[in-house]
Amino acid sequence: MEKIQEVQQDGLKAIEECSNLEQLNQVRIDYLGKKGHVQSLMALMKDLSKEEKPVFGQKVNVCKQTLTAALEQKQEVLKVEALKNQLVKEKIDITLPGYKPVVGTVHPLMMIQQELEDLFVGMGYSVAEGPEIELDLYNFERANLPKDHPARDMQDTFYITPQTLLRTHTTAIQMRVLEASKGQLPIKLICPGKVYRRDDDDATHSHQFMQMEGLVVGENITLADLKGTLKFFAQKMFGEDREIRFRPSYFPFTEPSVEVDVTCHMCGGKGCPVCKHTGWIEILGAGMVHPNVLEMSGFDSKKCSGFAFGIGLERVAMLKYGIDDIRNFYTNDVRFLKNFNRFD
Ligand code: FA5
Ligand code: MG
Repeated sequence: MEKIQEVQQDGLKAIEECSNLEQLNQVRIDYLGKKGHVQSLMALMKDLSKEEKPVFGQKVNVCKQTLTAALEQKQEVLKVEALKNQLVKEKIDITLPGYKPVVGTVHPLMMIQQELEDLFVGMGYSVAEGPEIELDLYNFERANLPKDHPARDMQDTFYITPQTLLRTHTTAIQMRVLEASKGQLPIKLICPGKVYRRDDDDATHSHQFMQMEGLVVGENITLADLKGTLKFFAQKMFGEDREIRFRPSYFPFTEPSVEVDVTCHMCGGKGCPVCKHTGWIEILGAGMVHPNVLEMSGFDSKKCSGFAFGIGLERVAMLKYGIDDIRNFYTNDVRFLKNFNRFD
């Protein structure tokens, strides 16, 4: 009986001293396991008399139940403690500054393109596109520039084959649209896109750049309509305080032809290296569609007339954002591109 008492007391003490669930489990094995202390008490039974056996057995059972109950109770306590410890360990400091995800930006040229599209769509224009690898037919011949025409030198061209080339202007899209219209009027659209020329790169020239062509063909379209449209465009894009001027010019596909300049954004018109000391930066070419062009595309030039213009998008972006070198658009320096991040 003393032995039972001893096992029970030692067991209760061992349970009490446990400070974590692993220790408690070890105590359970030591006392209640197959080779544990309680089981070894049972082994003592064989030396007892018939009358003593049931009494002894009962006492061992009580001891076993006491220890089991104590173990369960302790287990509950330790479980709660373990959870508490875990919560403390895994505590999140919500006041720590987080990591800002890097968000891509819309390229400034794309922003200009979208802005211009909105502007012209608002005036009733639709948007057309065409291939960058173009046929000589649409880039030159239909634009009133037959082979060996001296004005072909105005746009130094990347030829792929004698008949195919990288388009030198979005006027090529115009020619495709005119042909596809099969003489149907009116036509009123803009054609944005990349164009390529063997130009030497400098602050305002690139061998690859973007243009947006505008084309309106209908009855009684005049130079006054062109002027009004371009003035509206220039004031919307650059503000009322920027001066624009029309300069007589020459394009084989328009007659008369003009070039439109805007006062330089760097010097305000006084003259600086960016504007080559003229105070002006050329942003577009324009004119009244040449009758030959209309006729070649199947329109009766006596019944209809039209105007067209070709805007250089880099020039527009440079003027609008005060960018002094066109090469910034193509070197993809993120420090430059980040200036146009709408989310910062
Ligand atoms: C043309 O390309 C004509 N197709 C424009 C046109 C369309 C005239 C319809 C009449 C009717 P030009 O070569 O001048 O014209 O180019 C038009 C505009 O593109 C220029 O005003 C300028 O803003 C831009 N541009 C021309 N060359 C470059 C270049 N190398 N780098 C950047 N922009 C350029
Ligand atoms: Mg020019």
